[in-house]
Amino acid sequence: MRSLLVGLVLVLLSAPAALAADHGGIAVMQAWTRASPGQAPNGAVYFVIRNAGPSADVLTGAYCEVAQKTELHESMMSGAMMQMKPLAEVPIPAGQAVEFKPGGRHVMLMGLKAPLKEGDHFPLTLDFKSAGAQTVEVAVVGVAGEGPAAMPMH
Ligand SMILES: [Cu+2]
Repeated sequence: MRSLLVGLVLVLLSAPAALAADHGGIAVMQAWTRASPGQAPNGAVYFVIRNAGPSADVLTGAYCEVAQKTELHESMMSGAMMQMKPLAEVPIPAGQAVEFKPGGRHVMLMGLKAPLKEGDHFPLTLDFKSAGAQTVEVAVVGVAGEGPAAMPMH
């Protein structure tokens, strides 16, 4: 019994180090998207990436099975026009949170295989240089939804 306890304590003590090594302190939170208006061919996913680790990481890509193609994008105003450009990678500095939100950075779902429906959710995988692949569930809010605040947390 005693050795079992000692073993358990050792496992608990080594867990944080293992986590830091495997995931680099990267956490992806509050992933959401809007329901598709009609037959819209594309969608955009938003989330927050928190880097609680001691070293910077880099988001290098994304994969999502609901779309033909998944790209990292940034929206910006060009005169009166909102334009989007692809991002090859997004730096995630140590100890900081990077927000992907409407009007800014987002993951573009290009060529949706089916319209996104409010209340649904689907997995999104983000690839990080150090933390590797991280998969999160994306919640689909209403067509005019402004974020995950209205969603029940679980
Ligand atoms: Cu886009």
